[in-house]
Amino acid sequence: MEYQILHPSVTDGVMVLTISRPQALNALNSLFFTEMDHLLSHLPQEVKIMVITGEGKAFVAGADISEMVDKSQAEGEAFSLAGQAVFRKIEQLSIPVIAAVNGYALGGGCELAMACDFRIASTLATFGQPEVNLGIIPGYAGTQRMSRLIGKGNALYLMMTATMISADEALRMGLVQKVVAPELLMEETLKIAKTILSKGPTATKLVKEVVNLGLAMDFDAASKQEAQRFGSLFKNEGEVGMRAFLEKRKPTW
Ligand code: CO8
Repeated sequence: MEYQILHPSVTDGVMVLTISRPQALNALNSLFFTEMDHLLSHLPQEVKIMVITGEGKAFVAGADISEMVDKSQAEGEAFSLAGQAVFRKIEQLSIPVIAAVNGYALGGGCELAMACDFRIASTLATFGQPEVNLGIIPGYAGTQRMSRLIGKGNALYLMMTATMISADEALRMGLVQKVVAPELLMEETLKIAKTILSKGPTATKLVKEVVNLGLAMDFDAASKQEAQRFGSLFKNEGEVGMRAFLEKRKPTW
């Protein structure tokens, strides 16, 4: 498939996926979801980690309002469910996915960033869930991800007041993990990607899997899932890593 909005580029196992519709501040339209769904289902084997960013002054300024305005109730619900399914695919990818947030991450854009494993932000980034300004609510599971990520009080504060916050404020709330100068955003994000790629590949995969799985389970059942995966690494990648430590050398995975 020829992509119009998505610009993927792969170097040394890292795919940098740029969302490129800058004339609409990268607002998410139906074509974006068609392309994203296709890309997620056809990721080349060589891709070991993904970085999602936006072209221009926005990461993503939300769902495309012009596509939503005329929808019926049933269409609105279907639109929400379809978008949720694509974001869930991102969240459940077996490879790590990092959001490199270069600018506005509003509404569906903040929800997209939250569907990634974690977020690195430029000092120019702005975050918010301004849906109530439009008389709607987040629809890509932002109500659920945000309250789990930053707690109910912070999430309801942002979603009820539509306040837009700076990258530093987002860092304080735990919505982003690191804030860097705009010109260093990609360099720093790629450095983090390389760090992850240097670790036990099955271990990094399992840690993502069990954190996501566990968030939807009760504590004891989730801890059992952790123990099962912990055990699966013995006489396996875990032995390679632990033996290398004891022999004071770097592991070869
Ligand atoms: N949808 C469609 N077009 C947009 C959007 C958007 N979300 N955001 C910006 N644009 C367009 C503008 O209309 C404008 O187009 P044009 O040049 O043709 O007039 C162009 O992008 C540039 O935007 P501005 O001129 O407004 O740029 P400014 O720098 O003045 O302002 C802002 C930047 C503050 C980001 C401003 O554009 C803005 O407030 N945008 C809307 C932000 C917003 O409300 N986002 C939430 C949208 S709702 C949502 O995301 C719900 C998600 C759940 C959906 C579930 C499925 C149903």
